[in-house]
Amino acid sequence: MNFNFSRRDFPTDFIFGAATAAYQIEGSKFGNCGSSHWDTWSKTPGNVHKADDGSIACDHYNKFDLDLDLIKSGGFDSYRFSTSWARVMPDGTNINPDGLDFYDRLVDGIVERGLKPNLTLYHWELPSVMSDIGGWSNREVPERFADFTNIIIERIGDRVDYVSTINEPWCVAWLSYFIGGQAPGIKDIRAAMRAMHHIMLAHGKALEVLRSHDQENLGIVLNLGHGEAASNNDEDILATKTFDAIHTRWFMDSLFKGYYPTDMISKVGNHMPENFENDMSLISAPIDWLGINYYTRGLIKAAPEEPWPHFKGVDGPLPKTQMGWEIYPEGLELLLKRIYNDYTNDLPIMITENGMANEDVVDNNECNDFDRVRYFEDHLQIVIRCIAYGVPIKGFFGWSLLDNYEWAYGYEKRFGLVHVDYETQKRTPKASFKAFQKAISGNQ
Ligand code: IFM
Repeated sequence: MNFNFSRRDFPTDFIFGAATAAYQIEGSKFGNCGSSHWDTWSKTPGNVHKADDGSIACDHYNKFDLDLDLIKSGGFDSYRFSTSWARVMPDGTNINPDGLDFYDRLVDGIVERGLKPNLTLYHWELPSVMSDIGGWSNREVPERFADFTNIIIERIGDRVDYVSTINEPWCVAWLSYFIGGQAPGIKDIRAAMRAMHHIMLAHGKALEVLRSHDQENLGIVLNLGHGEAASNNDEDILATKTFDAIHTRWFMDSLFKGYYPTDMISKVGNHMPENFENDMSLISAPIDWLGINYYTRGLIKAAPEEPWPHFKGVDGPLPKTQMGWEIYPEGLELLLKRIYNDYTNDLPIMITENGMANEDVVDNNECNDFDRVRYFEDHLQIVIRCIAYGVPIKGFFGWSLLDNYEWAYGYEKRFGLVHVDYETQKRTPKASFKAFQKAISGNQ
């Protein structure tokens, strides 16, 4: 099954890539990696499907050459990967030489294959020692993250083309400290508001370090929420505005306008760290590109009976992925045009993640994930449309290269372009991988 588009439908310098993240694929038991809050949170009953953890994952630590060969054979231009803080600084202070060596070898391998390394500094594996002092609710953690940034960039900065500081700050702060759906699983508004600020401060501090090394092409990766009201009632419309403040404006206003949304500060600003205003110029320092991760929309209903933020997400009517997420490519178009018009203008944008989980099975060495081919087709057609509209979209990264550890969902949800048999670690490229191979090599 082929895509209806090919590389020719995109600007000549458009980057096609595949994305992963350290904890989800590497195997945290290899290479003297330190403990992260995922290693402990996953072992607390009820947090993670089957109490799965990332100790072995896809054994990418040992099999990275094989995986880089796959990316190359898919015809991709770039590989988006992340560095694990717990692997490089297991005790939060001292360097694990094996950890740094691994990223050195990995980046060499990417470059040797003619691929562009796109590095994400933080994709969620907070060292347990940082969690011990309160994690992202403690202002010291952004300071220590700046040290980590310095160590990474001194070692591999000379070979990476793009760097983003933080992956999905909403997940790092709100999902993890308010909703409690990810490590460390805290549900506390005060901790959450502090984490919401400190994760943006970590971005600002890391950016400062990166600039001091004259590192180029610096950005951040956001999973902005495209919210729609579940009905035309005023209450649901107002609730959707609050959803938007938490999911989108918190990040876009702070990065591009230097303030946090007043409809949020007026409600819960009393939980913010003292003098947070003094950090806003650091947080809003210019970036060179913005990464957007898009999967679905949020359908929002007012919940006046509950404490602020007085809303809940409801089940929508559209076809859903294995995650239960509605398939809604139109949301990507609405989101991209909005941020282009309201915030970013000519700032380059990359779609740093997009994809779907599916109950994929391998039969006779084939994995026919045709629903995923259709999903990518529909989202990439939107990208083509948005580029024609004028949005400067410079790249698209499929999530994910491999089936991998889907956090609280363990290994049950499969997002890969390549199927992974976790018993044997055999990789089997799926139909979606082959569709990319044809479309981007121009062989169709
Ligand atoms: O697997 C995650 C990834 O780590 C961050 N973005 C969303 C993906 C799918 O849930």
